[in-house]
Amino acid sequence: MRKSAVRLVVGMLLALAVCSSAWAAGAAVPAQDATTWHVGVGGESPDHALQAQAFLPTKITINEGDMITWTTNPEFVHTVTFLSGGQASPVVAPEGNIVIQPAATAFPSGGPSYDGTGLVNSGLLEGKGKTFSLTFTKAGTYDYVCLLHPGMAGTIAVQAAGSGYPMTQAQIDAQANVELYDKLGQANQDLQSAQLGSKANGNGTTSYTVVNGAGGNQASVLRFLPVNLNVKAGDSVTWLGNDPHEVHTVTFYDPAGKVPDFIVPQPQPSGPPKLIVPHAAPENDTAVDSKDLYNSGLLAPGQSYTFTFPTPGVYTYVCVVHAPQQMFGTITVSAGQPASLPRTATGGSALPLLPLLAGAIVLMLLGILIRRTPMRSVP
Ligand SMILES: [Cu+2]
Repeated sequence: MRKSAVRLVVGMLLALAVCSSAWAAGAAVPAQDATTWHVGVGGESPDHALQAQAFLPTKITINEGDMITWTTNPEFVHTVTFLSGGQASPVVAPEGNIVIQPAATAFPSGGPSYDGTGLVNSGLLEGKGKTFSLTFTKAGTYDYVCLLHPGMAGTIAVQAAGSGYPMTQAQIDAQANVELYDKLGQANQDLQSAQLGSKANGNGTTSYTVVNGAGGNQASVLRFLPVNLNVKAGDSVTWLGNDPHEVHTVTFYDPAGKVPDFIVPQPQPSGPPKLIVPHAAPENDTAVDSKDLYNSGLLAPGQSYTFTFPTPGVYTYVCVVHAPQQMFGTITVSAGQPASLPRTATGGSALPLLPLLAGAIVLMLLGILIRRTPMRSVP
């Protein structure tokens, strides 16, 4: 009994010492009351084509002193950024005669706590399972964004310390799942409804319009639609994207070589590397007739770019921004064969028209012989 009483007194003294030192350090909330909450960043289909451009769930309510840990779900790239009413950094910006990704976007700043003021940025969270944590020290409602994906935004409501929580983590996770499947369902609808445009020109050529990424409402389709297109020599193809969350490029290159880079880090004497964007501007001309690099440069939502194809061949292209998500396409240019001729399942040759024609002629001749009608010459 005496031993436990001694332990109790020692424990109380220790607790007092801890509390008073915490008080002296200015910590308003005892550490043992703080809770860590989990929020998802984005989500995708297994082939990376469909992306949820959202924080999941979009809004959560926590208390002063609590921490949030964000974890990325997709093999994609996002940021968690509190602007506190300030301006968002551009994703890419000119610097002299090159284009770079500014350090303010790419690298962490601010943190590890947030009181509703200043810039706090996770930097690029690239790939699945990357985390960023932030402790909220002041009650208020705070909006945050992904710097790379306009429209990808979330809200953290911070209550006074000790308030009751409206949701458990399990309920928050369930809400996140509902929102994720809603966004991916939206992206799938955008994928299914994408249509190739085509217009016959007076000179016998055709102008096609390929969907260069589709999306909206925090959902994106990272694909050229259709992925593979057959055209005739002389036809032109325009790439037009309408996804407010994304920029893309249309970049033709030799598939036997390397896929062109989006960002190339250039080491600096001190500090983080400079992030060069080598294919931000158009390169080469717009008539694709070899395996050289022909590049549209970065295309913002609503911007289009047109290439013509004077020479038969198979031309491979990529969006340099979304190569990791497999945003590739081909244009197959034939000499004279109609662009719409259906292909066999093996994909190699056209339908066997010659045997069909020969069979029809044999049947016609047989009919003539049987009926013994005189043959007439056909003009
Ligand atoms: Cu892209």
